[in-house]
Amino acid sequence: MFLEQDIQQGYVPFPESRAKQYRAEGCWKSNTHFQMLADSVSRFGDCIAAIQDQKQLTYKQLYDYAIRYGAYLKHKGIRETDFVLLQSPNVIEVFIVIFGLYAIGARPVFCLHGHGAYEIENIARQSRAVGFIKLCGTANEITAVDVCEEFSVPNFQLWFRETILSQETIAGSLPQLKHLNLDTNIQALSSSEDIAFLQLSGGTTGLPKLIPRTHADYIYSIEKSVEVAGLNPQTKQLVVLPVMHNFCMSSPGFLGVFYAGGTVVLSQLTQPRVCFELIQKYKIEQVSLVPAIATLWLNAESLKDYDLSSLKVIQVGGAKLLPSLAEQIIDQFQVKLQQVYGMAEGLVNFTHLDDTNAVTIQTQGKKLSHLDEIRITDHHGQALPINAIGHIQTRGPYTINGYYNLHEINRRSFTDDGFYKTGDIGYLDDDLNIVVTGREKEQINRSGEKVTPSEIEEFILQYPTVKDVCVIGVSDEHLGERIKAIIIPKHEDHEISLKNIRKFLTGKNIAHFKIPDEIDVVADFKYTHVGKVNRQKLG
Ligand code: AMP
Ligand code: DBH
Repeated sequence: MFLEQDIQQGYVPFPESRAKQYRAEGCWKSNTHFQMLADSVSRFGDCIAAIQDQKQLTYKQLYDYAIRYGAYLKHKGIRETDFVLLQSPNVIEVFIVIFGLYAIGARPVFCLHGHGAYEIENIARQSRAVGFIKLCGTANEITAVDVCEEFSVPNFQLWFRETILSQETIAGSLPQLKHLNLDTNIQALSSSEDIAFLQLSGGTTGLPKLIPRTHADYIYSIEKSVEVAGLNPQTKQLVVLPVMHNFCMSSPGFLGVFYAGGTVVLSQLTQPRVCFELIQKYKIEQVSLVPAIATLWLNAESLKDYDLSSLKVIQVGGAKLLPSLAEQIIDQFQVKLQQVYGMAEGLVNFTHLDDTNAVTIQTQGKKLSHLDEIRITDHHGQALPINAIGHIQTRGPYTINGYYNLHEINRRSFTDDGFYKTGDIGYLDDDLNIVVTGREKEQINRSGEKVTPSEIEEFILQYPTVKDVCVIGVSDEHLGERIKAIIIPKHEDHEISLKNIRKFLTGKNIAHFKIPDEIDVVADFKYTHVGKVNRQKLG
């Protein structure tokens, strides 16, 4: 019922002909995220939904607290359809905040924990958010107020700002839960085809790309992921990737666990010892990792000190998994590996638990839905046959039709017939498993975090003694890719150090994962025969 309003603000809806089919085939149902939780409460009310350190929540508690927190937000003036930025480490209170927002029909904008004031400001402007809720794992994290005070943009107003410091008890972290006198009759009017939230895609030149996902499309992708990952009420899943990342939110992610009635155990740290301890203690069966964390765990001395025999499935996605690493994961952890190739824009592919090892190791699996359309094309957009390598394009029941409020970029990122150009290169094999072989988009994939080189280049160009710069990704055993800045100084006797560049960029408040790992100071770049900087030759 709020779609018209969003369309005016730059939302690109699903074409009605396809929407009709998705409804008719039962993909899109009528429930919202909050109703999904209510449904789990009715089936699994007293089961434990989530654990973090000494804190835990049953399904019923999560639901009740979310209503109370929602009532508090409403009392503060947050209204249905308002966008509220949300930034959080992996602490249990984040679930109450997310479902509290959903309870009143407000819409979270999922910022990454690593985002700095620079990104937050841009996301706030682009989404026209009214508020910013920041959860902190430790007292010395920069607070929302610190960050917001740096905002100098006149035409947006984050009038609601809240910092929640995670404490030893949930009631200690969220004292609002104790106020029982608030009106908890807060029924939201939103329907399942309304926008539920905004996810983010790697930005270009400071413009975040906002990804509007509806309740119906997202819940459908969750439901299918739960099926293919084999989640059930007994499942115990460790969440170690950042909670706001689309992969560990929905593929199958913590929402998949909530849908299935299982238990999520949160870890704020990726360190092997911390995670192995949790796996052993809670008899964890499932965990989703990016290749960089899988590598870290495999190489850990402490691996032999723990009993990890409860682990059944490790999902790996977010970046290309090398076959050799895939083999090691299977051998050393004695698990079923599940490769996941997905994107916050929609399409997700999984290898299946009954696939042969060859398929699991070599491919990124099959599309989730029979209604997902995947097309491999040449440079001119012409479809290519099976096994031919080309550009991966997709449309379907849970893939967006445009970024929010970004008409120009949409013209480039989507085809006339509504396919999303993923920017990835690959092919479909004889059995329709997808294999990602590379990418055309100018993006660095550092441990699954996506970084746009031009954005960092613009910042480095502001450094007083830099004449020109080219930022590239170079392959890295641990990170997949690390960020390298190749710099031409204004004068050859100018000294430019990595330390100073990093300090300079930190001062610009950009996300720490975007800051170069390495620099190279050169007299000139290498160029292609048409005079473009030859990025391939720079590494
Ligand atoms: P985003 O659009 O920011 O959500 O990032 C999604 C992108 O991550 C995809 O388009 C791919 O480039 C990359 N990606 C995700 N999973 C995989 C995977 N399993 N193998 C290779 N690349 C991946
Ligand atoms: O990298 C991603 O964005 C990603 C990876 C795996 C994703 O969004 C997903 C699965 O849903």
